[in-house]
Amino acid sequence: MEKQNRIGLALACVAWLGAAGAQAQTVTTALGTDWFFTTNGGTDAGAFSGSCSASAGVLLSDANTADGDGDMYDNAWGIWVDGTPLSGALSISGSIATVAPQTLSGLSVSSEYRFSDTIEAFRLLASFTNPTGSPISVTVEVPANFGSDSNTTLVSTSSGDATFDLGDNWAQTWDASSEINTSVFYLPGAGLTPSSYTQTVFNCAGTQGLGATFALTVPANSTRRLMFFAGIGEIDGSGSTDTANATANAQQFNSFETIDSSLTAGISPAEASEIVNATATATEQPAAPIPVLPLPLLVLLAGGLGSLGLRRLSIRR
Ligand SMILES: [Ca+2]
Ligand SMILES: [Ca+2]
Ligand SMILES: [Ca+2]
Repeated sequence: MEKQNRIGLALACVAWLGAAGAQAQTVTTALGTDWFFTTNGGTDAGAFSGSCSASAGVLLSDANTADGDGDMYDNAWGIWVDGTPLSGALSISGSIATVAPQTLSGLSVSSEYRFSDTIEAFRLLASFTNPTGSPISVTVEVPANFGSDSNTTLVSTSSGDATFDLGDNWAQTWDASSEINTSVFYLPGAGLTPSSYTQTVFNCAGTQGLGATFALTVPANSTRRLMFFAGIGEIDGSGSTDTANATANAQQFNSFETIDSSLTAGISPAEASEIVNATATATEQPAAPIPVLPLPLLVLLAGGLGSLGLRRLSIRR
């Protein structure tokens, strides 16, 4: 009987590993950080209740730092809309992973994870498009279950203390020896900040983690976006146990301008204006159309350039 149970369990494990292996996709950065995705990151209840159940849901299953500190997550950084996790098709190209649009609560929801090749962190940009003529309001929940499990301890928060509340836009945790996680839920000055935080998420080797809830309204025929950042280890890739260094490196998340450019790259003017939980500025300009200048201005410009050339020539002489 016992032997049969063991064989059954072994077969179940093989089946589970087979399924997980078939679905898993990994981004390994130039720095050597591994970011593992799963398309079965859902739970049997919600974002902050029940257990990870291998139901549909695209998110990070785990991550390893470049120096080999593993088990940073036990399913993290998925996007739940009105209780349903985003589970559009996952595709990975280089250091960018995208989750294809899926209709949730009437919104076309998609996401993009941009992993840095120079620091151990990523940006998650979730997009919510309302194709209808009326505004749509939804509850967005973003949970991260940490591999630090029952040893999870708050190291620091953006306010400078070790108490995480709605005034903090980021928090840093660890397992008291390694597995440092930095979680950024908004940037100061944002129009929309979380309505609540939780340090209890779905159970996946414990319920320890961090999560944020947003009350998001997308106007008619419009797009709104939520932007998140997360780091592992000491963020700068130098190690995975020095919390003072990790906290020093997390200070970049106090404003958009100070965040490493590898994480703020590729934001178009339209995207920047649609991000609601941060005051982001565009870092990517659309292909500029050839300017059509009025003729008098062209003549003036040509004249100005001409005299400039003459002056240069005369200086050279
Ligand atoms: Ca793990
Ligand atoms: Ca855990
Ligand atoms: Ca605080």
